[in-house]
Amino acid sequence: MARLPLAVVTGGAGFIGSHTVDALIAAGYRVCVLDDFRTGKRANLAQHAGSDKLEIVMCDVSHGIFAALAPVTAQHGPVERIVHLAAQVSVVASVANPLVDMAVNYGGTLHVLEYARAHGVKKVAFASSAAVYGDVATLPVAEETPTQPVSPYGIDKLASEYALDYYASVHGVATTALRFFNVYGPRQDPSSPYSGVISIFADRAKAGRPLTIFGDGLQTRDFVYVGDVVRAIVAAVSDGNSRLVANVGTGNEITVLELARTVVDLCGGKSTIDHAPARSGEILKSRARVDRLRDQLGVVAETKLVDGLRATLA
Ligand code: UD2
Repeated sequence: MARLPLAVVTGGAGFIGSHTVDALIAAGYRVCVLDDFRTGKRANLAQHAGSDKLEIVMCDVSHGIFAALAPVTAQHGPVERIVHLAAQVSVVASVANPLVDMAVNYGGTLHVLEYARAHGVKKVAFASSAAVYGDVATLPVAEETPTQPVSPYGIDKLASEYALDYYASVHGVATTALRFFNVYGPRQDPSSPYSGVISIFADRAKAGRPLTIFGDGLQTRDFVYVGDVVRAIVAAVSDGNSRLVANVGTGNEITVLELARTVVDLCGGKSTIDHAPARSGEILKSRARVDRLRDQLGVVAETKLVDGLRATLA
């Protein structure tokens, strides 16, 4: 059998990472997951148990990835592509501990880029965030909008984007940064207070427990289904673009109140909805401009919220 191209997914045992692994294996790659299992779970990859197309290596990317990948490349050949998703994912945690956020979210990216430069990796796709924009005056927010992050998390994601651009222009490493909006879907872990709101609402509504809305619930978000996000990731890591930055959202927004009502309805209407004080420092409205996603990556996030919610609740 011909040797399969090798793709590395950092954070591959996480929510978005494990769906990315599924898609890359289906697309004909051998996949090596690097994950430190702090928030990632082996159970997210259980569907590949016994498969010779998946290698899982315990690795904290903020300590470098050369040693972790050496035995894998000795056996399977060079790394062709890298999807870099490993991150400290909580904005609130980044405010509490900015140095950890910098080491993991910016330092981790530098380690990945150093590897890509040293080993001639053909493409690096990176999980950036809508957090790079901060509060914006005009929606939908386009990629040209001046960035003004308001958290260490947003700063480190933006710094990572600059690093991608530097490695592309100076060292010839082809890169794409994807600015994720609010990603949701199966395998998103509801267990932290800062977990994605849909995972929390789904978890509670299924159990008939109350849903808590922070503030009046009139804040909006652009919720994008993980299946659509993964199509963008696979396109970004496979295509010939370099130095591309693209939003990954739907172009639609919904209020958190409307979201809560929809989730409660889908679960049979047993949960009540209550309110708690708004989170400080939170943005009010969010909606992505998605022309670049469509024109440069050929992806339209077409999963309707209600369909994505049904898949999540199942
Ligand atoms: C998202 C990302 C974050 C960063 C940020 C950039 C997630 C999980 N987080 O933060 O990583 O990229 O966007 O702007 O995607 N809410 C409730 N009740 C709850 C939980 C949340 O009302 O039990 C509200 C929350 O106050 C917010 C909205 O739901 O208005 C979405 O909250 P989130 O934590 O899912 O995501 P967000 O937009 O704060």
